[in-house]
Amino acid sequence: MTLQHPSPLPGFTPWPEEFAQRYRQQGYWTGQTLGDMLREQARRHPERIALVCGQRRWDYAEFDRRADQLAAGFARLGIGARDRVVVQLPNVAEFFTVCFALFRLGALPVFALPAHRRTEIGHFCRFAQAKAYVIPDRDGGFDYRSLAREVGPEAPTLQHVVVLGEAEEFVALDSLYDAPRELVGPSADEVAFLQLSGGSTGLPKLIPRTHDDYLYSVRASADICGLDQDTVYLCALPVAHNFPLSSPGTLGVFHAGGRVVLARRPSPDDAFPLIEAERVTLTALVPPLAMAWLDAASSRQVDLSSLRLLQVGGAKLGAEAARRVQPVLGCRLQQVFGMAEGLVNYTRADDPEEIVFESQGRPISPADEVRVVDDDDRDVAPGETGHLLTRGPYTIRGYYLAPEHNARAFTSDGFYRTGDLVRLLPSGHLVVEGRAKDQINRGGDKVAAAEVEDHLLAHPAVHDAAVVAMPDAYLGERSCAFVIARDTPPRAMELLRFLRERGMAQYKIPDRIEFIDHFPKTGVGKVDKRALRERIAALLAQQPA
Ligand code: OOB
Repeated sequence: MTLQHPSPLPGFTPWPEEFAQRYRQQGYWTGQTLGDMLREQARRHPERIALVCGQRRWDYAEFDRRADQLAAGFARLGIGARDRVVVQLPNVAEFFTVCFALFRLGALPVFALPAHRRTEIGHFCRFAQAKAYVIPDRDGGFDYRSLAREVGPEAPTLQHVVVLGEAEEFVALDSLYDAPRELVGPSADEVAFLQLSGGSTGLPKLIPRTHDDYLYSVRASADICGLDQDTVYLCALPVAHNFPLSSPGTLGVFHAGGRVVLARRPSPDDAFPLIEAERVTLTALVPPLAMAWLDAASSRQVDLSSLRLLQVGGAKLGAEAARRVQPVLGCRLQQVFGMAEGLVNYTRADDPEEIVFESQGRPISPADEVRVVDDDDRDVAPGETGHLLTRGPYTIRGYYLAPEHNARAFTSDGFYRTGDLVRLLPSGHLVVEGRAKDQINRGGDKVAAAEVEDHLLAHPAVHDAAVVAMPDAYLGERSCAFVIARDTPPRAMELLRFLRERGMAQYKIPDRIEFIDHFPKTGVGKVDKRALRERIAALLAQQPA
């Protein structure tokens, strides 16, 4: 395919030419786009079922045709190559038709999560200069049209709000199924979409992923996980997240010609009947859900015998829970340690049990470069814990439009600083030992401490705030905000209401607020968050559960 845009997208950091050449020569980057991948599958087996969503079952031909029709409809709205479109859809089939329509136009979905609210969506729309915003009418008791009404006036570039369902004053998604048009697609080295970073700074960063790099990770993941046409994948996690999207996730299943079953909610009540009815073979969960499934399965009469592999990732799975998977659910466990920025690690089918229970896997690719370093970027001794740095054929070289942040988040030779503390086993597997980034991993949902602190500081009675992780038996971690009040401390309830009214995702609202007179400081005078974490952990340990 000819190069449509010889210059890279402004704000995107391409791989240096010598790396790009090598990744092509070694066959990692094949020049196929995501849109072409679906087209190829639809040609090969048009009649196979690709998607099951409630009562609807779309075969590959219908999926492909609907993507073409929507591409034509979006084009009619004036959406074209390189336009950004914030997509905030729950686990519905239309998520995929919208995304593939945009891929085929060379437009870039920005993958928002259903939990995001005014501050996040407003930020994505403004920062990415989005032309359109795609939402459901309502989901989970929330009206996304009211969110669009709040965000619209604050997002000058936004021209269209597209609604799945009752559109009211907006554009109905159903009105966009036009007759397919001839389109000149993007080239595979172009940015395909913007994924969200878990973040450690004030505002979430956007991650530009190209067709070439993403599809490589998808193909290799599908291969490692043994996907084929008989794979039936239950998508229980939020569909736009990188784990269920690409590790190998829904895209891996489409690449293999298998079937994706969408669960609206990941609870056993929603998921188990689907596993039974659709004979699901594979699914992916975060640790708290895996534990909820283990508890539910041991106390219920349910036939999960079709399940062959359960993937768990997004946060660290305890070895004890890991050991229960096979006996209770009757399927193999795979640990997955990945990040939207790129690098994904898997335990393999032929790994010894102890490795599967105790490690978070090893990288996908022989071309993944992994370093474990000390605070001064020097390699630690083999087997010691240190900071994980990585670069490779599907790990970004920079966040979107973030030159200053990129200078800190990447080494001068292009390694991404993951912020994770790991230990490398002689087998090449990684054990995640902790985190150096200022983030709370709330059972897989990432909360950037600085983002929540900024919101707290906006309250007139708050002098200073520090948000840290506190241990939690179910989620692994929850968030605790230490607050120094100006004079009379506000009530904790009042602060929480204030945060909610600022319109942030519920999972970012602190689970606990502790008022404090002053912060402990480190030698160089920074807030000593480790001391704060220890303080709240000690407090919790004293309290009865
Ligand atoms: C996945 O992606 P993100 O971008 O939401 O979060 C990445 C971060 C990692 O840097 C690490 O801190 C943490 O999540 N993490 C884990 C983990 N998997 C992710 N920490 C410990 N153990 C694990 N197994 O979370 C993600 C992306 C693709 C596949 C799987 C997970």
